Amino acid sequence: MTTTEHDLIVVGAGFAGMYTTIHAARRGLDILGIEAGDDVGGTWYWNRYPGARCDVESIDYSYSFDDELQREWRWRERYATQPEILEYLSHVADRFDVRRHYRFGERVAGATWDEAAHRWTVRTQNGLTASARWLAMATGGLSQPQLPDIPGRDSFTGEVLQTSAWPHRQVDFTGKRVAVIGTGSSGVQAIPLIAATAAEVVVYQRSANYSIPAFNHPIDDDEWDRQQQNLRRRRELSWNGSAGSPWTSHPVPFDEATLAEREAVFEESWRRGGVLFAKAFQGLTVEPRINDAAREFFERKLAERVPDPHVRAALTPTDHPLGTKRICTDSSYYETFTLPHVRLVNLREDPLVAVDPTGIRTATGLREHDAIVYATGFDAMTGALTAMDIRGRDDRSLRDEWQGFPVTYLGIGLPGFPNLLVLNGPGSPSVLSNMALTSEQQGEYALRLIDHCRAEGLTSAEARADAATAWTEHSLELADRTLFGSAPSWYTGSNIEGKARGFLPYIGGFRAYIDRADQVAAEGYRGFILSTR
Ligand code: NA7
Repeated sequence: MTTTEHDLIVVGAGFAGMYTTIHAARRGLDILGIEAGDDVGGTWYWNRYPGARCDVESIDYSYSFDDELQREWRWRERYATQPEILEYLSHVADRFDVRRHYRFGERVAGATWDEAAHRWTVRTQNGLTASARWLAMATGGLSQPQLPDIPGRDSFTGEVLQTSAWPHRQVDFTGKRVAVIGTGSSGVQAIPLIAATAAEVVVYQRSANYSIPAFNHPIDDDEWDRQQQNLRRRRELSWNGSAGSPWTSHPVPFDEATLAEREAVFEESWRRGGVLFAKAFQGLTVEPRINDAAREFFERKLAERVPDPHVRAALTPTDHPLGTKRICTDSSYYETFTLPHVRLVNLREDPLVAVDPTGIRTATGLREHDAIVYATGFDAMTGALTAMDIRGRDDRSLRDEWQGFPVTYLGIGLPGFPNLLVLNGPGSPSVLSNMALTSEQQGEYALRLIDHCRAEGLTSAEARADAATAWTEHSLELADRTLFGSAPSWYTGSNIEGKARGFLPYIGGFRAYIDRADQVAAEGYRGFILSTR
């Protein structure tokens, strides 16, 4: 098979890949996009489970780069569903003619740096090979699903489903006895909808999570008009905020607020919905006393939602401070456990032993099921890249290097891997921020680096090892000052056996990150080795 030659290969057609492709094409670069799915969408292409929804408001979780696009796309709900987001991304793809650049249904197997040519050669599992000077990895932070290695897992004879690889058809649970393993955001979103039609739902919970109601609603015309009038300001706040959204913490510090004020602030933040609750007071995920007050508030709310003290106790998180694992954003999750056909198995008390041909065996016995839904998460932030065989200078293997903690410069550059630009990589704000905007920022940053090199006649840009080490240490130090490190979560890699532990995203805030990254660029890409072949 012949190897095609390009300026830039973009892997992935989610928010970041599409942004990069659109803007690379505008610059006149010859681009090849490679995408494992059969169409655009990234996360939203794969995660088609019932109830799948973004936990960032739709008005914010959309591209900001084109005013007309912002005006013409009318979001239907405060928090968009997966089909609506996929429809949006498909619309963007049509509007900017994105698909013509992509080869779909092609999963990258590996990529090799050619030091003599200063080019990458990329191979897909189907045997497609292509070469380019630049390689942008827009492969997503939550795109490498993890299916736990439970004894007997593959012996089950009923239907097996995975939230992150959901079939492209309506799955009918009517009259079925369904097991759900996993109670992160995916499980929490899917369980109420599965319970709406299933005859029986058994939820196998290893760790209870904090889940806060979304207070989702359809956006009526009045609200839409208000949002549109306010959009410029809203975007400004988002681009200058810590998490790519317009919301900020209460201006009065927790310690200066009276008990009544604290209660009112928690209530208001609660009503704002979902993950935004963690923003109630500045320092909520830093200071144990603020976190405890938020937790107590949460527990009182939980008591209203789940009257049965035994079930409630099992649903109460005990192993992490509030907000240090991603808060789930739900619609009627806890209320689902008040239904007579829904049961919770607390795996901490009744451990999972094996999957049998007919069901799931725990220490107390076998429960029979017609279907098992795995909502068991991802090898987050690094998994998509370590799944590929990426070979940098001197045959350095990215997979081997990331056996240890991933050392990156700004999340984008990797020492030893020239011209490999990781978008939303470990060491960038990524999942802690609104990924629609981080994707724009990351894509633009990568393209400006390419512009710079082209303008200067340079053919290679590689992060310096000392710059990457300093950045990664800085990122880890910031995380150490918070409560995040004490939580076993995918943010720290602790959900994957054998994965190096450490806080993966950059927690210093979206704006602070942009300022640091822009400063690097303004100083001629300080920390990158720029060279000519
Ligand atoms: P998460 O948040 O990683 O949740 C995965 C869930 O699966 C979590 O409850 C895990 O329990 C559970 N799990 C994983 N392995 C097992 C085994 N072996 N046995 C029992 N339970 C298990 O993934 P999601 O897809 O829900 O959400 C990911 C992100 O997507 C989310 O944060 C949003 O940002 C969007 P554990 O907590 O590890 O004890």
